[in-house]
Amino acid sequence: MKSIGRRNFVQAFILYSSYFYSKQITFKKVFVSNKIGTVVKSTGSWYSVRLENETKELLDCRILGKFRLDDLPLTNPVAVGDQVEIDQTDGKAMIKKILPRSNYVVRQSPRRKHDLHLLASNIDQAVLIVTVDFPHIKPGFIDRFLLMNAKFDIPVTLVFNKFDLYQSHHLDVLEEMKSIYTKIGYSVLTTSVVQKTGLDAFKELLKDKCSLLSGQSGVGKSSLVNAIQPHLELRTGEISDYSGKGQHTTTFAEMFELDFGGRMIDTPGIKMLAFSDKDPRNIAHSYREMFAYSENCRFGGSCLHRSEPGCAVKLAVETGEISALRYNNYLGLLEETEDQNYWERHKEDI
Ligand SMILES: Nc1nc2c(ncn2[C@@H]2O[C@H](COP(=O)(O)OP(=O)(O)O)[C@@H](O)[C@H]2O)c(=O)[nH]1
Ligand SMILES: [Mg+2]
Ligand SMILES: [Zn+2]
Repeated sequence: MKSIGRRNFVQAFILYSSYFYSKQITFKKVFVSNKIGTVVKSTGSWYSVRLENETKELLDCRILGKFRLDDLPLTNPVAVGDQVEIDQTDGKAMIKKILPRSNYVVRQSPRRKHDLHLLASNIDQAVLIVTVDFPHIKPGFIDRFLLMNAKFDIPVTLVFNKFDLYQSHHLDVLEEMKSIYTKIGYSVLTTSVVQKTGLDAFKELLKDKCSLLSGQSGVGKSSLVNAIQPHLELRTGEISDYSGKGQHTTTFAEMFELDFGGRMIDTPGIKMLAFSDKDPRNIAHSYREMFAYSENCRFGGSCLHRSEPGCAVKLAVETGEISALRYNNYLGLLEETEDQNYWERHKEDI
């Protein structure tokens, strides 16, 4: 009896303490979650953070301390999409911690060539708005965008807008693009804001996801978004960028909630994407179809598919299995990166 009594006591104690412990955990969770938010906008030194509690309060925050990311030379340490921990004392809100990112997208800083700009983080997909000719797609632009999203294998959809303006030769280009990109696992949509076609599919694409939305200025990004989500205050005034005059009017991304479900990170009109952070092998591995073939290259993963003997990629380009357009863009990008590295290596000599 005695020992049973003791056992009961021990069991009761364990039960009680685990109950107390669970309460404590719940208390801790509530306490912490009050101070966790999502960065929805950044203007350089200030960050707008939306708290993830019932209040959905928007706080203007500054950064406390230094943040680093894989030792990358970042111009902005905190990205739109980041989940952050906020410390609110003396009426001031400070970002004191960035929670682990599921992914992020970086590009070379448009202002400082050797620095990187964090465009967004924790996204479900990236959407690139283009048009065949209104304005014309710069050669290699799509592939650079795909490359930017390759590190974390972020799904990408290409949206060809202004379909109403396409004549037969534009339609030929569109068909070719469609076949190239769908073959290697990317999605393609066509839309026209004027004729209201493809808009439901575009809306469906964004629904319940966090999407990074990009495009060169003038492709109709704002028009498209306004067509499916009226009253969203997307900034305008990026047209000066398009004509090539003046400075960027906006260089920072911003996250918007969509009424029909989902969030969208709008990026300023992207002129060109360069990659000072990548080395040639890195680029080779980021072209997914080339990477797939490279296991049959004589030099395997170290083959750059240029003039190496026994290159399976070159062979696949010759037989048309790999798109010559993609391959040529790849060669151009490789050369560009090597040129950058050349300057990098000779910085002290100059
Ligand atoms: N014909 C045609 N024009 C469009 C379409 N979508 C947008 N536009 C026009 O393209 C121009 C640029 O659009 P805007 O939404 O400001 O482009 P953004 O710079 O990408 O945001 C505007 O004059 C729009 O009216 C479309 O589907 N068809
Ligand atoms: Mg716009
Ligand atoms: Zn090869």
